[in-house]
This record gives sequence, structure tokens and C-alpha cells, in this order.
Amino acid sequence: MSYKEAQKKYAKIGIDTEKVIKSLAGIPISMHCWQGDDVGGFETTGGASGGIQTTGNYPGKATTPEQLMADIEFAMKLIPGKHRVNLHACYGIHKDKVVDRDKLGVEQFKPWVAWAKKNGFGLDFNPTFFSHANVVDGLTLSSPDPKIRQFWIKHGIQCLKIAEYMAKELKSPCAINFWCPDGFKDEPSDRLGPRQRMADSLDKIFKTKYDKKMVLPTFESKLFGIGVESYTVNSHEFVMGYAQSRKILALLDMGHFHLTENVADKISSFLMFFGKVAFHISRPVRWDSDHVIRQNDDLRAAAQEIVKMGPENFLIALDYFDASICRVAAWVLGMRNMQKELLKAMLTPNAQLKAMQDAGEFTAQLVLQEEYKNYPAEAVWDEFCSRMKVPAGEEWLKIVQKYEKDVLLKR
Ligand code: RNT
Ligand code: ZN
Repeated sequence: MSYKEAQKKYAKIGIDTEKVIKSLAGIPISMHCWQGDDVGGFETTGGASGGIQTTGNYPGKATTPEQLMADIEFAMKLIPGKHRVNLHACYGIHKDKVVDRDKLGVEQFKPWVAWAKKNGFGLDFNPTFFSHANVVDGLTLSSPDPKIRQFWIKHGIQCLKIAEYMAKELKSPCAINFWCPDGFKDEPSDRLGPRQRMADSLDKIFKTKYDKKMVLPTFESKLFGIGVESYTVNSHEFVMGYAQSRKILALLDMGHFHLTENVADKISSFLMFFGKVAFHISRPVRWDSDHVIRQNDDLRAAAQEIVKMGPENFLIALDYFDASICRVAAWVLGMRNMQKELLKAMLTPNAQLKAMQDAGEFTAQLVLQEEYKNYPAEAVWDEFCSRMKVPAGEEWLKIVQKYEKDVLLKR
């Protein structure tokens, strides 16, 4: 179907595809740098550890800042619209000696900021509470050892400063996400103590002065992890309570709940009580496996909620890391899938369906929810891509494969 025909079809159900195309172009997604090198970073060559794990050994990963920057730039050229890049503290760029996490500063992020400026990317940031010798017995900010806590508190404070620097330099608010792996493999005897210490450490971090308009701290919960199956300090309830009482944002990661839990259902409640919702778009397969996101029901449901609640109220970031496939393709596919689901959600007559729900017309609601799934969203996607000057269909794969052959596999 041509765009013109699709436009007419959508107009009949009250949807202005021109408006939709414009709105979609205005939704920035924060692309996670860590898909590019399996959450490796530039401090060690040891790979990720301390509550985080990648699987796969696909060739061609970025091992230097230059390579990672080049790969991100390449991927972004195949993704319609202007987006953001999400950096982790372990991606600091060090001269001769690695500056330890408690002393990291803007110095290590100047090259990133210059690069982001040049490319017109916004930056988001994350302190790195893993892949470090000071993750002791699986604990960081909640460690019973005051020295360990102090080290990580300093890291958090330094990262707030770095985030503020990024935001000010790029004139764009920087979301800074706090995720700590803290937890226990087996039943702890004390569930309260670690949480009290966690809250106290976080309070010490957030006591630092930072520009509340430009730096947006978010706090990510997690149900379990490999090696922390029985208890995580930053459970969903803990994070909700902490974030709500300290007036920061809570972050939902789609891989951090029971597999049968409907993460999309949480969005409206978050929105009501936080005003804004931070999201890690991910795909768990049997566990928090961080697979590349697909256009599946979970992503569809999340995108539908994001669109209904107003995309401007969301900080959308991707979070997955598959080391078993081409990493550049993983980025491009995930970003485009997110955009495709947002587009499909925008092409759904949500007001009409809502009215049916309120009028108790459940038969019509069900039938139309299903019928609308087969409307010609693809024609609108193609038009969107062509206006944004990126390939619309699977031809982007060939372009990535060429880059792989010419660049990635030569590393
Ligand atoms: C881990 C969390 C966290 C990380 C990134 C690298 O389970 O999802 O968000 O994936 O910080
Ligand atoms: Zn996450």
C-alpha cells in the first residue's frame, strides 16, 4: 500500500499520519553504549563482572573509545531521527593511568562530550557499581564495611558532577541512572540492614548540590540476578519508596520482574505518582537475559502505554547486550523496533478505544484492538524513514554487513 492510501485509511479512523510522523521524529531514545562492547568499558580488559553478565563471543567488538564512537555513529545513521547516547562511568577515557571510580571527573568525559557535540547527540549517564574489586561479597552502597560504602558514595557524587557537566555542555538535561547489583545468593538473615545502609548511602550521594533541572537521577530496581537469586537490596518496593520519598525518579527495566508480570501495567501508576517515567527497554528470555528487543507483545504493550501517557513524560533508554551477534546490527534493530512500536501505538485510535471501555462496549473494543493491529503501519514507517533519509526496509542489513566486513572484522 502506498503512503497516500495508508494516510486515507488512517484518516477514516481519525488519525492524522502527518502529525504522527512529526511526533515520532521528536521522540529521542537513549541508545546504550554498552551493547557495543559487551559492557566492557575502558578500565580493564576483563569484561563485565559483579552482577552483570554477557554471553557470546561474536567477533568485531569495539575495544577503544575511537572504535566505540565510530560504531555508534555508524549505527545512528541507520536509525531515523535524533537520539541520545547512554554512557556508563566505566567508559571514561583515561590517559596513562586509570583514574579509580571514586576520583573520576569531567576530565575523563571531555572527549565524549566533544564527540556528542559534533554529532548532535544528547548524553545520559550511569555510575558503574560493578566490574570492580570494591564490589565485595556482592555489595557496594549497602556493604557493612564503611570503607567500601564510602568508596561507592564518592563514585556516586563524582558521577552527579559528570552528569551535570554533560547536561550543561550539551544544553540538554542528563538522566543519570543508579543501578547497584547488591544482593545475596541465599536467604539473608537480615533483609533490613542492607536496605537501611543503601538508603543512607544514597542520601549522602544526593546531598551533593546538583542542578535539579539539568540532572535527572533515576533509580533502577531489580528482582534477582545471577548470583543474587534470593534477595536484592534494591527491590521494586524499596526503589519505589526511596525514589518517591526523595523526589527522584524510579526506573523500570523490563527484564527485572517476574516473567509473567506485565511491566506495561506499571507505567500508569508510575506516571501518577512520579510525573515522569524512566524506562530500560529490554527483553528477558527465561531470566534477565538482556536479549535484543523484538516487536513482541511486551514491547507493543509498553509502547502503547508510553504513547497514551504522552512520550514527553518518559525517559526511554534501551538496555540489552547480546554478544552473540553483530553488535552494530543489535543497536540498529533494537532502536528501530522501539520506534516501530511507538509508531504503531501512535497509529492506534486510543481515544476511541478508551471511550468503548468506558461505555462497556467490550466486544467492539476487543475486535477493534485486533483489527487495528493489521492496519498499514508499514507504509507510514517507510514514509517516515524516507523523510529522515534512512533506509526503510531490510536493506540496512547489507549496509551493516559491509561495515562489518570492511571495519569490524579487521579489528
Ligand atoms: C542490570 C541493569 C542495568 C545495566 C546497565 C549496564 O541488570 O539492567 O541497567 O544493564 O546499567
Ligand atoms: Zn537496566
